[in-house]
Amino acid sequence: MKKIIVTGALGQIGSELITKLRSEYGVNNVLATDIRAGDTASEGPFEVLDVTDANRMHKLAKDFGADTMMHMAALLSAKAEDEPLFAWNLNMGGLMNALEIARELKLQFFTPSSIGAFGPSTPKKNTPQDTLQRPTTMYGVNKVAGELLCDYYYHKFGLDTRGVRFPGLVSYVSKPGGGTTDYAVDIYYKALEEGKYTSYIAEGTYMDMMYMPDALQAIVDLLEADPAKLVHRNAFNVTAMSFEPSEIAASIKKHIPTFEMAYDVDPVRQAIAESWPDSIDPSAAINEWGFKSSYDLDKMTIDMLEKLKTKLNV
Ligand code: VAH
Repeated sequence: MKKIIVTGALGQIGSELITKLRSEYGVNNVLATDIRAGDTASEGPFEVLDVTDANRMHKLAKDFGADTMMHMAALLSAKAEDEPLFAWNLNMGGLMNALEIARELKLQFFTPSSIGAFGPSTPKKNTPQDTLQRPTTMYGVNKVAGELLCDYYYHKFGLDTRGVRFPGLVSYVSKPGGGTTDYAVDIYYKALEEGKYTSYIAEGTYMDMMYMPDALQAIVDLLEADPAKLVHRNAFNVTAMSFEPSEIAASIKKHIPTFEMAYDVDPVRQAIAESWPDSIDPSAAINEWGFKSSYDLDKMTIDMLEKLKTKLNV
Protein backbone atom coordinates (compact mmCIF):
# COMPACT_ATOMS: atom_id res chain seq x y z
CA MET A 1 0.00 0.00 0.00
CA LYS A 2 1.31 3.45 -0.92
CA LYS A 3 2.47 5.92 1.73
CA ILE A 4 2.26 9.35 0.13
CA ILE A 5 3.58 12.75 1.24
CA VAL A 6 1.90 15.68 -0.51
CA THR A 7 3.21 19.26 -0.55
CA GLY A 8 0.91 22.18 -1.28
CA ALA A 9 -2.01 20.22 0.18
CA LEU A 10 -4.14 23.32 0.74
CA GLY A 11 -3.90 24.57 -2.84
CA GLN A 12 -6.55 24.33 -5.55
CA ILE A 13 -5.39 20.86 -6.68
CA GLY A 14 -3.83 19.74 -3.39
CA SER A 15 -6.95 20.23 -1.28
CA GLU A 16 -8.97 17.85 -3.48
CA LEU A 17 -6.05 15.57 -4.28
CA ILE A 18 -5.69 14.77 -0.57
CA THR A 19 -9.33 13.64 -0.42
CA LYS A 20 -8.94 11.57 -3.61
CA LEU A 21 -5.70 9.91 -2.44
CA ARG A 22 -7.14 9.15 1.01
CA SER A 23 -10.15 7.48 -0.58
CA GLU A 24 -7.86 5.47 -2.89
CA TYR A 25 -5.10 4.54 -0.43
CA GLY A 26 -6.46 5.10 3.08
CA VAL A 27 -6.58 8.22 5.26
CA ASN A 28 -3.48 7.37 7.30
CA ASN A 29 -1.40 6.60 4.19
CA VAL A 30 -1.49 10.20 3.00
CA LEU A 31 0.50 12.90 4.81
CA ALA A 32 -0.77 16.35 3.80
CA THR A 33 1.66 19.26 4.17
CA ASP A 34 1.42 22.95 3.45
CA ILE A 35 3.07 26.17 4.58
CA ARG A 36 0.19 26.83 6.99
CA ALA A 37 -2.35 24.69 8.81
CA GLY A 38 -5.82 24.42 7.28
CA ASP A 39 -9.05 22.45 7.53
CA THR A 40 -7.47 19.49 5.69
CA ALA A 41 -5.50 18.94 8.89
CA SER A 42 -8.65 17.75 10.65
CA GLU A 43 -9.23 14.93 8.17
CA GLY A 44 -5.98 12.98 8.50
CA PRO A 45 -2.19 13.30 8.98
CA PHE A 46 -1.07 16.90 8.44
CA GLU A 47 2.20 18.78 9.02
CA VAL A 48 3.21 22.38 8.36
CA LEU A 49 6.01 22.45 5.77
CA ASP A 50 7.75 25.22 3.85
CA VAL A 51 9.07 23.40 0.77
CA THR A 52 12.20 25.56 0.79
CA ASP A 53 13.12 23.81 4.10
CA ALA A 54 14.85 20.66 2.82
CA ASN A 55 15.76 19.31 6.26
CA ARG A 56 12.16 19.40 7.47
CA MET A 57 10.86 17.93 4.21
CA HIS A 58 13.37 15.08 4.50
CA LYS A 59 12.46 14.42 8.15
CA LEU A 60 8.71 14.40 7.46
CA ALA A 61 9.04 12.06 4.47
CA LYS A 62 11.42 9.70 6.31
CA ASP A 63 9.49 9.62 9.60
CA PHE A 64 6.21 9.01 7.73
CA GLY A 65 7.78 6.11 5.85
CA ALA A 66 6.74 7.63 2.53
CA ASP A 67 7.23 5.70 -0.70
CA THR A 68 5.67 8.39 -2.90
CA MET A 69 6.14 12.18 -3.10
CA MET A 70 3.54 14.39 -4.78
CA HIS A 71 5.00 17.87 -5.05
CA MET A 72 2.12 20.29 -5.63
CA ALA A 73 3.42 23.46 -3.98
CA ALA A 74 4.06 26.24 -6.52
CA LEU A 75 3.29 29.86 -7.31
CA LEU A 76 0.92 30.14 -10.30
CA SER A 77 1.40 32.16 -13.49
CA ALA A 78 0.02 35.62 -12.72
CA LYS A 79 1.49 35.75 -9.19
CA ALA A 80 4.83 34.49 -10.55
CA GLU A 81 4.83 37.29 -13.13
CA ASP A 82 4.26 39.75 -10.28
CA GLU A 83 7.08 38.32 -8.14
CA PRO A 84 9.48 36.52 -10.52
CA LEU A 85 12.42 36.12 -8.11
CA PHE A 86 10.21 34.77 -5.33
CA ALA A 87 8.57 32.47 -7.87
CA TRP A 88 11.95 31.13 -9.04
CA ASN A 89 13.15 30.50 -5.48
CA LEU A 90 9.91 28.82 -4.39
CA ASN A 91 9.10 26.88 -7.57
CA MET A 92 12.66 25.73 -8.37
CA GLY A 93 14.06 25.58 -4.82
CA GLY A 94 11.05 23.60 -3.65
CA LEU A 95 11.23 21.25 -6.63
CA MET A 96 14.96 20.59 -6.19
CA ASN A 97 14.42 19.79 -2.50
CA ALA A 98 11.58 17.42 -3.36
CA LEU A 99 13.57 15.68 -6.12
CA GLU A 100 16.68 15.29 -3.95
CA ILE A 101 14.65 13.82 -1.07
CA ALA A 102 12.79 11.52 -3.45
CA ARG A 103 16.18 10.37 -4.80
CA GLU A 104 17.66 9.80 -1.33
CA LEU A 105 14.57 7.96 -0.05
CA LYS A 106 13.81 6.23 -3.38
CA LEU A 107 10.28 7.65 -3.65
CA GLN A 108 8.01 7.56 -6.67
CA PHE A 109 7.65 11.19 -7.70
CA PHE A 110 4.83 13.26 -9.24
CA THR A 111 4.70 16.96 -9.89
CA PRO A 112 2.42 18.82 -12.34
CA SER A 113 3.60 20.87 -15.25
CA SER A 114 1.24 23.09 -17.20
CA ILE A 115 0.25 24.33 -20.64
CA GLY A 116 2.19 27.32 -19.35
CA ALA A 117 5.32 25.34 -20.32
CA PHE A 118 4.61 26.36 -23.93
CA GLY A 119 5.21 29.80 -25.43
CA PRO A 120 4.17 32.01 -28.36
CA SER A 121 6.46 30.13 -30.80
CA THR A 122 4.80 26.78 -29.94
CA PRO A 123 2.19 25.53 -32.49
CA LYS A 124 -1.04 26.92 -30.98
CA LYS A 125 -3.61 24.41 -32.22
CA ASN A 126 -3.50 20.72 -31.27
CA THR A 127 -0.08 21.39 -29.68
CA PRO A 128 2.02 18.20 -29.97
CA GLN A 129 3.44 16.30 -26.98
CA ASP A 130 6.98 16.92 -28.26
CA THR A 131 7.43 20.45 -29.62
CA LEU A 132 9.12 23.81 -29.17
CA GLN A 133 8.93 25.12 -25.61
CA ARG A 134 10.03 28.78 -25.32
CA PRO A 135 7.67 30.20 -22.65
CA THR A 136 7.81 33.94 -22.03
CA THR A 137 6.64 33.87 -18.39
CA MET A 138 8.56 33.07 -15.21
CA TYR A 139 5.95 30.38 -14.46
CA GLY A 140 6.56 28.83 -17.88
CA VAL A 141 10.34 28.96 -17.41
CA ASN A 142 9.84 27.22 -14.05
CA LYS A 143 7.63 24.56 -15.64
CA VAL A 144 9.99 23.80 -18.55
CA ALA A 145 12.96 23.69 -16.18
CA GLY A 146 10.91 21.47 -13.88
CA GLU A 147 10.07 19.06 -16.71
CA LEU A 148 13.74 18.85 -17.69
CA LEU A 149 14.84 18.33 -14.06
CA CYS A 150 12.31 15.53 -13.53
CA ASP A 151 13.45 13.79 -16.74
CA TYR A 152 17.09 14.28 -15.63
CA TYR A 153 16.41 12.57 -12.29
CA TYR A 154 14.73 9.71 -14.17
CA HIS A 155 17.57 9.18 -16.65
CA LYS A 156 20.49 9.96 -14.29
CA PHE A 157 19.28 8.34 -11.05
CA GLY A 158 16.46 6.04 -12.16
CA LEU A 159 13.96 8.03 -10.08
CA ASP A 160 10.38 7.14 -11.06
CA THR A 161 9.28 10.67 -11.96
CA ARG A 162 5.96 11.30 -13.71
CA GLY A 163 4.04 14.48 -14.54
CA VAL A 164 1.24 15.99 -16.59
CA ARG A 165 0.89 19.37 -18.29
CA PHE A 166 -2.38 20.51 -16.74
CA PRO A 167 -4.66 22.98 -18.53
CA GLY A 168 -6.70 25.47 -16.53
CA LEU A 169 -8.48 23.55 -13.78
CA VAL A 170 -12.04 24.34 -12.74
CA SER A 171 -13.21 23.38 -9.26
CA TYR A 172 -15.65 24.40 -6.54
CA VAL A 173 -13.84 23.25 -3.36
CA SER A 174 -10.86 25.61 -3.07
CA LYS A 175 -10.65 28.76 -5.15
CA PRO A 176 -7.40 29.09 -7.15
CA GLY A 177 -5.14 32.02 -6.44
CA GLY A 178 -2.79 33.88 -8.75
CA GLY A 179 -3.52 31.99 -11.95
CA THR A 180 -4.44 33.16 -15.45
CA THR A 181 -7.24 30.62 -15.97
CA ASP A 182 -8.92 31.50 -12.65
CA TYR A 183 -11.60 33.42 -14.57
CA ALA A 184 -13.15 30.07 -15.51
CA VAL A 185 -13.74 29.43 -11.79
CA ASP A 186 -14.63 32.98 -10.71
CA ILE A 187 -17.35 33.24 -13.38
CA TYR A 188 -19.45 30.50 -11.75
CA TYR A 189 -19.27 32.14 -8.30
CA LYS A 190 -20.20 35.57 -9.69
CA ALA A 191 -22.99 34.12 -11.86
CA LEU A 192 -24.69 32.81 -8.72
CA GLU A 193 -23.77 35.66 -6.39
CA GLU A 194 -24.32 38.65 -8.73
CA GLY A 195 -25.86 37.35 -11.97
CA LYS A 196 -23.00 38.90 -13.94
CA TYR A 197 -19.25 38.61 -14.47
CA THR A 198 -16.57 40.92 -15.86
CA SER A 199 -13.86 38.82 -17.54
CA TYR A 200 -10.21 39.90 -17.37
CA ILE A 201 -9.52 37.63 -20.34
CA ALA A 202 -10.69 38.91 -23.75
CA GLU A 203 -13.48 37.30 -25.75
CA GLY A 204 -12.05 34.87 -28.28
CA THR A 205 -9.04 33.86 -26.15
CA TYR A 206 -9.00 30.06 -26.21
CA MET A 207 -7.30 28.04 -23.46
CA ASP A 208 -7.37 24.35 -22.57
CA MET A 209 -9.44 23.53 -19.49
CA MET A 210 -10.39 20.52 -17.37
CA TYR A 211 -12.81 19.87 -14.55
CA MET A 212 -11.08 18.89 -11.30
CA PRO A 213 -12.55 15.34 -11.02
CA ASP A 214 -10.93 14.50 -14.38
CA ALA A 215 -7.62 16.03 -13.25
CA LEU A 216 -7.56 14.01 -10.02
CA GLN A 217 -8.34 10.75 -11.85
CA ALA A 218 -5.57 11.53 -14.36
CA ILE A 219 -3.05 11.88 -11.51
CA VAL A 220 -4.03 8.53 -9.96
CA ASP A 221 -4.10 6.79 -13.38
CA LEU A 222 -0.59 8.07 -14.20
CA LEU A 223 0.68 7.13 -10.72
CA GLU A 224 -0.61 3.58 -11.24
CA ALA A 225 0.44 3.28 -14.90
CA ASP A 226 2.74 0.42 -16.01
CA PRO A 227 6.18 2.09 -16.26
CA ALA A 228 7.11 -0.26 -19.12
CA LYS A 229 4.46 1.46 -21.26
CA LEU A 230 5.64 5.02 -20.58
CA VAL A 231 7.55 6.49 -23.49
CA HIS A 232 7.25 9.97 -22.01
CA ARG A 233 7.40 11.00 -18.36
CA ASN A 234 7.64 14.74 -17.78
CA ALA A 235 5.27 15.82 -18.73
CA PHE A 236 2.18 14.49 -20.55
CA ASN A 237 -0.23 16.83 -22.34
CA VAL A 238 -3.68 16.34 -20.81
CA THR A 239 -6.85 18.31 -21.58
CA ALA A 240 -10.63 17.87 -21.63
CA MET A 241 -11.81 20.91 -23.54
CA SER A 242 -10.79 24.26 -25.00
CA PHE A 243 -13.02 27.29 -24.72
CA GLU A 244 -12.99 31.08 -24.70
CA PRO A 245 -14.86 33.36 -22.24
CA SER A 246 -18.00 33.88 -24.34
CA GLU A 247 -18.45 30.10 -24.63
CA ILE A 248 -18.42 29.48 -20.87
CA ALA A 249 -20.79 32.44 -20.51
CA ALA A 250 -23.16 30.86 -23.05
CA SER A 251 -23.00 27.57 -21.14
CA ILE A 252 -23.98 29.36 -17.92
CA LYS A 253 -26.79 31.28 -19.68
CA LYS A 254 -28.45 27.93 -20.50
CA HIS A 255 -29.15 27.70 -16.74
CA ILE A 256 -29.22 31.40 -15.75
CA PRO A 257 -30.80 33.13 -18.80
CA THR A 258 -30.38 36.60 -17.25
CA PHE A 259 -26.62 36.13 -16.73
CA GLU A 260 -24.64 39.08 -18.12
CA MET A 261 -21.02 38.94 -19.29
CA ALA A 262 -18.74 41.99 -19.59
CA TYR A 263 -15.02 42.43 -20.35
CA ASP A 264 -12.31 44.48 -18.66
CA VAL A 265 -9.11 42.92 -19.99
CA ASP A 266 -6.09 42.68 -17.68
CA PRO A 267 -3.12 43.20 -20.04
CA VAL A 268 -0.75 41.06 -17.92
CA ARG A 269 -2.97 38.00 -17.72
CA GLN A 270 -4.18 38.51 -21.29
CA ALA A 271 -0.57 38.48 -22.52
CA ILE A 272 0.08 35.28 -20.55
CA ALA A 273 -3.06 33.64 -21.99
CA GLU A 274 -2.13 34.66 -25.55
CA SER A 275 1.33 33.09 -25.13
CA TRP A 276 -0.22 29.69 -24.36
CA PRO A 277 -1.72 27.18 -26.85
CA ASP A 278 -5.36 27.34 -27.92
CA SER A 279 -5.62 23.53 -27.68
CA ILE A 280 -3.15 20.73 -26.92
CA ASP A 281 -2.93 17.13 -28.19
CA PRO A 282 -3.32 14.55 -25.35
CA SER A 283 -2.73 11.48 -27.58
CA ALA A 284 0.52 10.43 -25.86
CA ALA A 285 -1.29 10.27 -22.48
CA ILE A 286 -4.18 8.37 -24.08
CA ASN A 287 -1.86 5.85 -25.79
CA GLU A 288 0.67 5.35 -22.96
CA TRP A 289 -1.56 5.24 -19.85
CA GLY A 290 -5.19 5.46 -20.97
CA PHE A 291 -5.89 9.08 -20.10
CA LYS A 292 -9.57 10.00 -20.48
CA SER A 293 -11.84 12.82 -19.42
CA SER A 294 -15.56 12.66 -18.71
CA TYR A 295 -16.60 16.32 -18.33
CA ASP A 296 -17.18 18.64 -21.27
CA LEU A 297 -18.13 22.31 -20.82
CA ASP A 298 -21.87 21.85 -20.41
CA LYS A 299 -21.54 18.86 -18.05
CA MET A 300 -19.01 20.82 -15.97
CA THR A 301 -21.34 23.85 -15.85
CA ILE A 302 -24.23 21.75 -14.56
CA ASP A 303 -22.07 20.27 -11.79
CA MET A 304 -20.35 23.54 -10.86
CA LEU A 305 -23.64 25.45 -10.55
CA GLU A 306 -25.24 22.62 -8.56
CA LYS A 307 -22.30 22.28 -6.11
CA LEU A 308 -21.83 26.07 -5.72
CA LYS A 309 -25.55 26.65 -5.03
CA THR A 310 -25.08 24.37 -2.00
CA LYS A 311 -21.68 25.84 -1.03
CA LEU A 312 -22.91 29.44 -1.33
CA ASN A 313 -26.35 28.61 0.02
CA VAL A 314 -28.04 30.47 -2.87
C1 VAH B 1 -2.48 29.22 -13.95
N1 VAH B 1 -4.18 27.62 -13.25
O1 VAH B 1 -3.41 29.86 -14.44
C2 VAH B 1 -2.76 27.75 -13.59
C3 VAH B 1 -2.44 26.82 -14.73
C4 VAH B 1 -2.64 26.38 -17.20
C5 VAH B 1 -2.95 27.32 -16.08
O2 VAH B 1 -1.09 26.51 -14.83
O3 VAH B 1 -1.39 29.69 -13.74
